[in-house]
Amino acid sequence: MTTIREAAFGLLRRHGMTTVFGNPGSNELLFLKDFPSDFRYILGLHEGAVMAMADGYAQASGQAPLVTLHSAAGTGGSMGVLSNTIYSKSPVVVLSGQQVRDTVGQEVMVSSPEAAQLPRPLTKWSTEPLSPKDVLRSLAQAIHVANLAPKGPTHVSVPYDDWEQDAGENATFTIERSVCDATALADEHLAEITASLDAARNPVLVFGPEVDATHANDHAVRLAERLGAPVWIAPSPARCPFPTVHPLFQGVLPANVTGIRQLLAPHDVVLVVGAPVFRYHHQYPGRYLAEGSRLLHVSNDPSEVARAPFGDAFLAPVDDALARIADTVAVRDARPPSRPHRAAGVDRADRMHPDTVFRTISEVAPDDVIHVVESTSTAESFWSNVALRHQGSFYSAAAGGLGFGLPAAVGVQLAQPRRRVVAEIGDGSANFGLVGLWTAAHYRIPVVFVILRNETYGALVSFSRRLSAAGVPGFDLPNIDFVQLANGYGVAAESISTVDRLREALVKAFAADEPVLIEAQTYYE
Ligand code: TZD
Ligand code: CA
Repeated sequence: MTTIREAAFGLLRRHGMTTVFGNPGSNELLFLKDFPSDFRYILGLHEGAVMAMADGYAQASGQAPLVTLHSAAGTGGSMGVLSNTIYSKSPVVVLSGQQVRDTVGQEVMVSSPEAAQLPRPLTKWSTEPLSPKDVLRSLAQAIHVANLAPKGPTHVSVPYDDWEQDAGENATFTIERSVCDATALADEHLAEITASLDAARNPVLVFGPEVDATHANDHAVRLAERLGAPVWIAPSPARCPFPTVHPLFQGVLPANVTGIRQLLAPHDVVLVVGAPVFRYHHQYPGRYLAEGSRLLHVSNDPSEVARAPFGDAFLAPVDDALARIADTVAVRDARPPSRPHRAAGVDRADRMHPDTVFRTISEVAPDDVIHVVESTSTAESFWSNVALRHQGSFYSAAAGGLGFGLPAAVGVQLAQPRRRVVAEIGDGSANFGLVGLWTAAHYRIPVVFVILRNETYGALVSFSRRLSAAGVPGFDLPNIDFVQLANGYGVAAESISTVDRLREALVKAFAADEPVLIEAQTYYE
């Protein structure tokens, strides 16, 4: 007899899902027992960190990992980070352990009476099979749904007494079958987009995270060069779709209506690829686009195209669409626009400006370094100082939910062992995912963690000024010693307040084959 548990591991193996992130509880033991030797289990000490590691791994590898979590308390603990995972469209399959099937109705300890409901708004699909006979098929469905465009997290809750039961004679059908995505931009829509671009007086391009997720970065460059058009990254980026060192690169669009309208106003045709239109954050209401501008939108996400408040949308896979648009548009002769100059911040005697930290990291790090960033008030400083050249060089919380960055860097490094990962994390953000340090130390995952210690929730200070909200309590973060905290989790660390010492520490950190933490003393402007 093949048990449902054995069949489930067969299914995971068939889909290459041999990396499992988790935190175990009593309901999960019969799934995890006799853990197969061709699988690896990465332990995280809190479910938020587990989910962030899995999310980072999914994004940087393109492969869906399995996440196993304890029932309501464990799954619930992952949900802050999961609010990012649904927007980063990371294919992650979450398996939560349920109490014995016959006892859930009594609400015995560690049962989860509404297990499928719990993470539903933050997943593409969530289920608890009605019978043990449907567990394997449900898990297969969760894997397929996670991997179909637009990708995203799925969730299955399984009562633990199901695992030992007979998988039945049809299990191999479920394990063996394949599902593929086979849609493409129609030729007439391709013609409409290229005709618009060719007729444009002054086109502009806006690229989003899906360009990077589908490895279409080179197509984005080719399209920009053929058009000679300036390129913006869509607001609040979770990934970097375009090389920031390219002469056509202009920067990241601001996350508000007025700022975007003003910057795009000179352009009669705006082509947005692989991003929502738009993910605003700050309220500066007004007309979406200037008179005379037309916006075209290519996305592989039905919800994204349907909910956009303006623009003509085309639902299509981003990599293929971008490649074909780039191949088809007429080459034009245009002069590269100049990028606005921004003066560098000045260090104080005892503290560095964030510009210094990012510039120094960019100077010292290997050319193909991967940045995982969660430092909210310093976004502009980051984009002005850091050179990003390659696909998969930047990851950040897709919904702004803190607790992603530090552990996500661990997952990204696991997925990309041949590249180095640097995590630039604010001193506020760091506390939401700090336990990720233990996993980095325990498995010797050599992330370079840089904590920007400005002793405040800086972004909230500027936000409250913008909203004229004086007297808000709870922004100050004095007396957090990240060197001691890192040491406590087994990570070597030092505190740095000058650029020369920062450079030395970074050189050493990138030469090490284990994680290192640098507490950078910065100030909030
Ligand atoms: N809790 C969670 C899980 N996510 C959030 N986004 C917030 C709270 C609210 N929040 C922000 O949106 S930014 C921020 C908070 C608390 C401050 C982050 O501080 P930091 O970075 O030290 O990491 P800066 O550069 O000092 O802003
Ligand atoms: Ca801070």
